[in-house]
Amino acid sequence: MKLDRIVLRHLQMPLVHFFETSFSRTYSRHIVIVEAVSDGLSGWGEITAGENPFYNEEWTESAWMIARDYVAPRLVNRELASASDVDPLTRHIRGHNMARGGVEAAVWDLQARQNGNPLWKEIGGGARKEIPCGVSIGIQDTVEQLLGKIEQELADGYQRIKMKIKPGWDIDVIRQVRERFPTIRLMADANSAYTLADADRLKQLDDFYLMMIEQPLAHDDIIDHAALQPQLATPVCLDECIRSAHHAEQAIRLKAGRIVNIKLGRVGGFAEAKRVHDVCEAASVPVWCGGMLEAGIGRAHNIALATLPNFTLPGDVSASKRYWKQDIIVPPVETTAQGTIVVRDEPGLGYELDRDFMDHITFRTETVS
Ligand code: OSB
Ligand code: MG
Repeated sequence: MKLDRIVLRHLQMPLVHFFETSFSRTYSRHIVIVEAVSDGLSGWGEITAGENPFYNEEWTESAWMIARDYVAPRLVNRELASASDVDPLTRHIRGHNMARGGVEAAVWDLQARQNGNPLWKEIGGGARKEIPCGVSIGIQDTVEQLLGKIEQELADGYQRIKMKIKPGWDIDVIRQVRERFPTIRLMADANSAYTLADADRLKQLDDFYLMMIEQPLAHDDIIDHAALQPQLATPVCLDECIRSAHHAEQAIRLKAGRIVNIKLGRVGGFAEAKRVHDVCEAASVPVWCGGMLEAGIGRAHNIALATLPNFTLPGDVSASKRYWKQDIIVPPVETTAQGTIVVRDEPGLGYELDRDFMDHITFRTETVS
């Protein structure tokens, strides 16, 4: 395949409800959408960088520049044997995995459409026809608001609740959640808000039989997590610090955690996400699919990814309406009463794009040809 051009589109999309993590509160997303065009057919990707370099080093603006100046020029007008070529052609770019991964995913979608295959089939997935779903609930202004949100999500059928924590919004809040919901599948995500000096505080979490605590320590740390895990009964799940299959191997070797959250963007695309998946599977470490408040394109890619066999735990991929009044795909992502998403069989990412709506919310466009 030969790419005629790569089109970048910067969309602005207000969230239906702000989303707060230990590092910031987001009201509105600035999302870079990638269109890879070959022979009149388009494949679509979404760069999952946030609005600020607080989750990792990337943000909308850096992603735009890296995709435009480094990733796209290495791919356009070059003969690619398959979408698998994108990863080796861009791997020497240090960091910026989300920018690389968003473009890579667009080429996978394009290849799937060329072959008339659903994306899940093209990437070697298909272990399940329904994806088990959980929700990630941000830090709220009051505990009452959090309890109300959890009640709503459980009523909608979601299979597990993840709550964001940070120092000052942790033990006491989780205790109240547990008192109100003693038997739900519950976990907490700290987004690197603690250090090893907080080990005694984190040990208190063991009272609440959480499924896991996600990324308690530094975003780039594996070694301290390895010191923390044996002190906790609660399994540690690694998110930020696993940026490659090599990191997954090292974390497993050091026993830094027992579960891995895989995010397509964080690891640089489908090729590396599959390698992370395989490394974890070989070590009997279960994985689940994380989220980055994606619009529909990224959401659809996550669904395809979560059909790989070792995605056995409910992930953070949930219905479009939890984030958007209107999504950029038709139909929007919807969940069943059992808290699952039914995987679609249409070619490519499986949903139609609402191009008029995308045009309406487009902030800027640039084409590399
Ligand atoms: O750590 O998983 C995270 C959102 C933004 C940045 C980091 C994270 C998250 C989420 C939300 O937890 C997942 C989602 O609902 O898309
Ligand atoms: Mg996380």
